[in-house]
Amino acid sequence: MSDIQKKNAGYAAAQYVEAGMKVGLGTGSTAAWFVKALAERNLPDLKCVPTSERTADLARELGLTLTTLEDTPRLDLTVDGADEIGPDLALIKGGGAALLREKLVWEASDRCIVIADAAKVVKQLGQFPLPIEVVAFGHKTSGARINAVLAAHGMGEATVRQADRGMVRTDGGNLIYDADKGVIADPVKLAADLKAVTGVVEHGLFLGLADLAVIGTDDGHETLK
Ligand code: ABF
Repeated sequence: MSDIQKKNAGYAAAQYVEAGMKVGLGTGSTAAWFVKALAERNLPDLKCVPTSERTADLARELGLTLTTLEDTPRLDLTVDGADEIGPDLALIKGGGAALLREKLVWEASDRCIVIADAAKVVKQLGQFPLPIEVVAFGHKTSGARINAVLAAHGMGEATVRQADRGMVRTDGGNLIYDADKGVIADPVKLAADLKAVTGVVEHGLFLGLADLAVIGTDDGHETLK
């Protein structure tokens, strides 16, 4: 993980924003650099939809004008981080437990740019444990059904994400199950099979959603399409 690479990616991505745009603000440390760089540009008439409470707090603190998807259902551009960037810009996201709001904002955007340090670019998805958002009610049963799907895809079992104060809760009050890392041979089918499990709200496979990747380097950035 390289913070200078994350900063370079975030600042480069901020240059894609124009005055008056409706912008989705991602979550994570790379996205935080983007939010900081965007605020420094001091562009007029921006309206921003944050993908998490912590991004909302940061954006407010930096003076960005916030709105909601309810009031602003279509966005011009979203810029967000990722945990893995695979071929065709297939992504694993959700390490920051914000994947549901992130995916809703991405799907509301005309253009999506993913930003990351170079280590996030991989040849095949799966080295990062795939996050799966699950409603708390009956989650152990949902977890068992998730594990049956993962086993059918040759992957290891998922476990509920824990923090110091017990199970991690998303901004929406749900739980996160993290699938044991393992090569994801068929992301499209895995995505469909997971969504078919009652109790699964969303998963961290972002397929066909990223239009451009801005990858930070030690002295600048590169772009991937
Ligand atoms: C967020 O960015 C999450 O989806 C993803 O887990 C995270 C990556 O965090 P970082 O930029 O701190 O590496 O959008």
